[in-house]
Amino acid sequence: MALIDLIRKSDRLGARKAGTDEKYVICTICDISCQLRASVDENGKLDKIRQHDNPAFSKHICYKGTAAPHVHNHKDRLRVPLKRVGERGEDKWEEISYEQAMDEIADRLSAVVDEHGPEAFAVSTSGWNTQTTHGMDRRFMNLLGSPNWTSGVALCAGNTAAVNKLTYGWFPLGDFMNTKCVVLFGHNPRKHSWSPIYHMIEDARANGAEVIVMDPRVSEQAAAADLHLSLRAGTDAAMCLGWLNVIIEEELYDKTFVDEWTVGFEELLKRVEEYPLSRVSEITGVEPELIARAARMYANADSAIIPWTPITDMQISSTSAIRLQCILRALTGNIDVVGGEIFHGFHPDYIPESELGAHDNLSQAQRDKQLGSQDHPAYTYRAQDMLGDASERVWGHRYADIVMGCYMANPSAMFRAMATEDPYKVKAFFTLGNNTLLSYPNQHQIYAGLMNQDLIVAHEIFMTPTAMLADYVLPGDVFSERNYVADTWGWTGRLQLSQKAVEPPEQATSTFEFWRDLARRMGMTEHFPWESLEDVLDYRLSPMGKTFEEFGRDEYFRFHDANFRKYRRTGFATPSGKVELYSSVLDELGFDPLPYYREGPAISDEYPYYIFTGVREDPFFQTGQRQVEVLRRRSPSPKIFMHPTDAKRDGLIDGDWVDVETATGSVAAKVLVQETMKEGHIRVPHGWWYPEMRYGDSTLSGAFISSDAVLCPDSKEFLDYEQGIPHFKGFPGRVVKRSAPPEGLSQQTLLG
Ligand SMILES: Nc1nc2c(c(=O)[nH]1)N[C@H]1C(S)=C(S)[C@@H](COP(=O)(O)OP(=O)(O)OC[C@H]3O[C@@H](n4cnc5c(=O)[nH]c(N)nc54)[C@H](O)[C@@H]3O)O[C@H]1N2
Ligand SMILES: Nc1nc2c(c(=O)[nH]1)N[C@H]1C(S)=C(S)[C@@H](COP(=O)(O)OP(=O)(O)OC[C@H]3O[C@@H](n4cnc5c(=O)[nH]c(N)nc54)[C@H](O)[C@@H]3O)O[C@H]1N2
Ligand code: SF4
Ligand SMILES: [Mo]
Repeated sequence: MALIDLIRKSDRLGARKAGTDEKYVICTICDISCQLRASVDENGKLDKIRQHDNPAFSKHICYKGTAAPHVHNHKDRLRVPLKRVGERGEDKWEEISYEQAMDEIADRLSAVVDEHGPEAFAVSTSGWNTQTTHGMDRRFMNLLGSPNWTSGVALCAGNTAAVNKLTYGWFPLGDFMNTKCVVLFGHNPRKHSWSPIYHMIEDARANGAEVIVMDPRVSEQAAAADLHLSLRAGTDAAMCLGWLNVIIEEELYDKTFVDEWTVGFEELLKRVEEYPLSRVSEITGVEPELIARAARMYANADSAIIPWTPITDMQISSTSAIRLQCILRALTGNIDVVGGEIFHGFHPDYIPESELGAHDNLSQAQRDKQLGSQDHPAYTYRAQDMLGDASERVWGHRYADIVMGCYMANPSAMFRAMATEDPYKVKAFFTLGNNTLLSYPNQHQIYAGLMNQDLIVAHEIFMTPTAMLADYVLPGDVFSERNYVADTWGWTGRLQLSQKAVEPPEQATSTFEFWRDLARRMGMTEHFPWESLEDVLDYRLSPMGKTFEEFGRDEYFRFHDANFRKYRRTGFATPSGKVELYSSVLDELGFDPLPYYREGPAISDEYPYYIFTGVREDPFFQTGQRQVEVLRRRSPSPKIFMHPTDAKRDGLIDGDWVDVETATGSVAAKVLVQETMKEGHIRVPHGWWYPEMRYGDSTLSGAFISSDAVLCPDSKEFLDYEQGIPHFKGFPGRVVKRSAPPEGLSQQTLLG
């Protein structure tokens, strides 16, 4: 059954069901876009967030979503623009008007661009939470001439999208509703972690799908799986090569599809032969028989999906691992078929951000300056431009900037340039809806880069450690305070309504208004003709022939009915028009055109553990929400996971405070001893800082005490070659007992 049928079953598509006193909103507490309902109290404040009224969506909600009123009405929400008066990072501010802030920002940015060129201006953003940017950041930068835009999606989905495109020209989405097999590479959705994906996996199981999980730990998904392969962290690419070995040797692949629609099968065959199961078993630590069983289960299933997983976004062999997942999908004939991976393409009724971003305006000379594109081009203009003709032919758009992630600067190269001025000076940095300091590897370098700026602007809803380093902090609106139509950044073939329920506080603005107002001050008025967010939405909805108001009156969800096997008409959006098992783009760029496994830096007596970051925490999204009491109570402090044998050897018990140390840095956390953890592995949580320490002894609200970014290196030997993304899954480290919690750390302030 298709999702659309399920929705129709319980609701005539588009018929509004939310009461007149309720609005449909898309939750942006996390990035999975649940559509929920918002109600307002008698004082005009956001009162409640409830689940959808259509049973097809009503399970898609978690306790972070229902806690949204606690976030949106939080006493610490930023309400007025702030201008730095103390030293950078001293956290001393003067309140100023929005107009004054924008005038000064425009003047100071112009001065940087005049002195150093437009490439001296860099931006880091997130995009899912600010929603209303509508590609205006790229538009502004491309018109100005700066290629140096990056985002958290460089480590999450965006980079996977770019690598998928190299192989078959699009980033497909698994058909959970109809599939008979789900393969999770470490991916561990739960009721309160990406709730919709969790429920889609549950529904697939109920429909008879088998589930295979590759995870060092016995995660929640692993515990419920039909097969669990407890591989060593960071070895997913080798695992895929092992699967291919079995699938090819036992002729479990779709020969017709391979003959007609792929290039490079013979070359792939030779590469795969280099990875016999004995070698793969040695690398991954999983028994050969189990690897073979899993490969057979996957290949023999009537249909199967390998949903996108953030785990292979962040490994030293990331490009190969992602390409191998694409190759497995292709060889088993699961491409653009019912129950397989669907190539939705752009929604025909909505103008995509890929077009609004005005990428054509950026000259070749400026593209060439995109930071990181020389060493690690895979998701930069340099590699992705090579797909432009094919993309136009197949998708009707030269730029397929799926999940915002296909034309980015490399973050590590960007922060290095900001810190060292090599290869050139970067002197103005804007961060919007992104806690930059904690959100990439090597926090020390990010800090040095930020401290070396002439101008920093943060657009935020709370005073984060990153915002504390800014010259201007502008208050942002939140999802209950703005109108929007979500197209999941051109990925999922669906349009979802999000309606303004309440007014934003005092001088808070959307990121759209921010870019428009800056552009108009910097001589780009004609390119930013929209007076309001609703104007932009009307423009984007124009192919549908409806205004935002009309769409919002009639519908809350519009699906793009998927046609299957579209490639038979158009070919794939790659240079060859086929699935490139042998990548012509990587070849031309001087990289290995075939996938391979690369071993990460080795553990040693000094650093005996494989550390991985992640295992997201239910109460928080990434670096957020530590100031929200109802959520913080659920997890007051950061915890590392250790296997009992390791804990015993190190003389540690539950609740001990420890330092986790790597060659790059050291962070403090509590120990949680878990049978389910894999021996020799340590889990470090992402995103910890202490909003309650803002006015205490610690600088930047304790941003260096427990943040994983302090630990994660980004020197060459820790970076994936093609994309230059860091190895977050299995870098060497050690654990040392502390005699006391870190100084100044007190939960009393927050939790009373
Ligand atoms: N070191 C390290 N880095 C990582 C990861 C990791 O595990 N370790 N994980 C990576 C992954 S998977 C991802 S998805 C990214 C996520 O990176 P981000 O998307 O940057 O995620 P957050 O840490 O939640 O930071 C979002 C910031 O936006 C603010 N915000 C929330 N809503 C709004 C809004 O409506 N308007 C504005 N203006 N601001 C808002 C929040 O207060 C918060 O400070 O990080 C990546 N980076
Ligand atoms: N509540 C909540 N939910 C969230 C988020 C959040 O911050 N809070 N963040 C959202 C975001 S942006 C993302 S990207 C996702 C991430 O969510 P997931 O994709 O579920 O990733 P993690 O929770 O980091 O880790 C999942 C599993 O990967 C395993 N693992 C670690 N290293 C490896 C490895 O090298 N190989 C394999 N195969 N497995 C490994 C871990 O043991 C863990 O069980 O979560 C999303 N959901
Ligand atoms: S999973 Fe939770 S936090 Fe994420 S969008 Fe849905 S309700 Fe919001
Ligand atoms: Mo993510």
